[in-house]
Amino acid sequence: MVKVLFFADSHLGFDFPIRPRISRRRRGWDFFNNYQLILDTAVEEGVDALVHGGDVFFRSKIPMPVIQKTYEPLLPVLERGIHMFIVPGNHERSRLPASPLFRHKNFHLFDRPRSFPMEMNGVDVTWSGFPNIRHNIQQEFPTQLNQIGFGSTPGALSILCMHQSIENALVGVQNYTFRKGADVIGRDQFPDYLDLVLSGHIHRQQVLRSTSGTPLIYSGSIERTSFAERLETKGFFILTLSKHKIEWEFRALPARPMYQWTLPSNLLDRHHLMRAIQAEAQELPSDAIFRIRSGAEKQLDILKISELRNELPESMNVDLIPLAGRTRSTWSAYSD
Ligand SMILES: [Mn+2]
Repeated sequence: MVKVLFFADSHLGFDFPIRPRISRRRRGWDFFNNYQLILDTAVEEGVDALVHGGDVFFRSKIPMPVIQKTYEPLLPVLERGIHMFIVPGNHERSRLPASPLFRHKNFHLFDRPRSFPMEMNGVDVTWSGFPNIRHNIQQEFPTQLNQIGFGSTPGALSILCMHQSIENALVGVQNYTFRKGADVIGRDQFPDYLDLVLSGHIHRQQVLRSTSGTPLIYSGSIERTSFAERLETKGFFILTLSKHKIEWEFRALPARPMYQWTLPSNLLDRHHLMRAIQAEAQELPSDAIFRIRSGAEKQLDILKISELRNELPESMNVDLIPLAGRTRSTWSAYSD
């Protein structure tokens, strides 16, 4: 049996300014804390492999301290004999910043379509993957599979690691469903020689099936990156694999509660607005992420975000946003 920990979309560096202009609670640590919890779990449970499905970082230009904080805790994991596999995601523009870690014998990066065949506890496993492809994956997918070149070890367990959208994936509080399209892999596009597909990119954890029955697993993001994820449980998967049986179990991680609230549109003076906001905030957990939406355009001229932050608990993250319909939102925010 092979034991695997699978996680994805850690978005390290999210709200983690190196030289912040103002001092307020940042969300950056929420992500680093869950990242460390995952690495600790991998060691405590003695997994054989740790898979990151991509979007390790929040963006492609990453400050050195964030790179160091990300890579440093990996060395003790690799030294324990745990094999690590990483898929570069769209947020790092399909490429991770280089590190001496990359030369560690237990570190395996899908920096191009490739596979790493190995024997683990008596099981032959072909670990394969390719970096995120931003456009036309529907057309590109068969080419990627060809370039990987499966089949060198007959009878091996074939695992594909990637960072893409798949038909039928669900996102957002309204259950938006991905349909087949140029940037979405169809469920009928997965060849039946694949035993398991592990993917990042979709931030809601879920397990789909290919047309031929292969489990297609999204671990989801390790913390909420947007309000679209406010109802989702965050976490990772522990899998046990043999050639004849694949089992998985979702493990939840702590995630900050998110609340969105619209100001009553009849309140148009500072005093009453502040009183209403404070009354609302008192009902929330002290570490909430609290998004206040204006109910009337004028309210944004009256309220200052810096004043709001002063009046509400420091342990909260507070945001003030315009009237509904005045902000542009796209589905990309849900599968980011
Ligand atoms: Mn992502």
